[in-house]
Amino acid sequence: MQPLLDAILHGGPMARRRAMAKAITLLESTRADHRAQADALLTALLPHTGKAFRLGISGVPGVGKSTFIEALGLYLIAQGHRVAVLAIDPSSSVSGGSILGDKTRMEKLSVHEMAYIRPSPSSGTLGGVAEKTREAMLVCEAAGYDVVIVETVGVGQSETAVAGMTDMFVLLQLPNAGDDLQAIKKGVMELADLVVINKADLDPKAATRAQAQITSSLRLLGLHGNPEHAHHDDTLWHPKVIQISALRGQGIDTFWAEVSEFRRLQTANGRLAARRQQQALAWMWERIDAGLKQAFRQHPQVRRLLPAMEADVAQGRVPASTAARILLAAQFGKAPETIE
Ligand SMILES: Nc1nc2c(ncn2[C@@H]2O[C@H](COP(=O)(O)OP(=O)(O)OP(=O)(O)O)[C@@H](O)[C@H]2O)c(=O)[nH]1
Ligand SMILES: [Mg+2]
Repeated sequence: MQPLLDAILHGGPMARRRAMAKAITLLESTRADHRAQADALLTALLPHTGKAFRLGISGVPGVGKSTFIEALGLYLIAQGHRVAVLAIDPSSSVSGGSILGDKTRMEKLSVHEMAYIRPSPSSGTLGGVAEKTREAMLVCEAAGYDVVIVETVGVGQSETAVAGMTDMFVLLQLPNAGDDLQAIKKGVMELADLVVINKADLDPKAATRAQAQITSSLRLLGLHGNPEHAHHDDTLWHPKVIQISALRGQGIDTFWAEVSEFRRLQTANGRLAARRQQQALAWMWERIDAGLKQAFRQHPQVRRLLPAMEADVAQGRVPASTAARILLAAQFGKAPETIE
């Protein structure tokens, strides 16, 4: 374990990247002995994490995420940053993982020694995939990557998962997005700290229209959703909309200026730290919930009772709350009436 740790923390570019890949593979393993090693490794790495800026990026297939991340990554490397790119793609066990094919779209970034690109873990549930990605993020940070990008295509609840593990959540949109604001997935707009209209080169007029429309809908969301936004307050960040062309590399500097301003404000007003604390606690509870549920389903007594109980509840023979109490009591070996 020590050599792996040393290579991640102090290795040269090649050794470091190899050690990172090895560590992340260990984290993704489902073997119990691997999990014990992975937990020890993460705990040892933890003091070296937290210094990176964590950037979440989402947008529908084809909006230009890979093209954008390639342009942004190279721009940041030119400024002396080290860039890691991770992905959450809950469907990747089926599709084989789009970011792999993406390496061809991130042609220069993927081979750059100051970059590290890792496809989405391909295991089952979104919660499980998100957990692995959070842990991989810590490995990248300990290895000295100071910008960590987490991308998702936004299947199911994956935007929420990405927003829940990053400092800033960016939503990429097409120039025609403003024409049908209803089509933008409900709830996702609320998560966005910054909306980026890509492919502005294709239709500059539409992009400008979309920028105005989304700006006003964000303002409305702010007024209704967050009372603080009702008053203009210079110490708070107000979600913005910008236009870029990832393909032509236009607007990348503007984008990074907005990110830097966001980071400055959120650091000064304490929200960056507060967001991370909330995220860490929410992650712990999310994993406890998932772990308890799994243990519950595997309990022999529960397994014996469950099929009949489910049928009884579905058919209206037993109240759902009574069934839950009976099953919980079975797991804890108690009488049902002692369960709250
Ligand atoms: N004209 C124009 N085309 C772009 C721009 N950005 C990306 N594209 C093109 O749009 C297509 C899709 O881009 P990708 O970067 O692969 O999009 P993606 O969001 O990563 O797509 P998935 O990985 O499938 O989710 C490619 O053909 C790009 O060349 C842009 O700013 N302008
Ligand atoms: Mg892509």
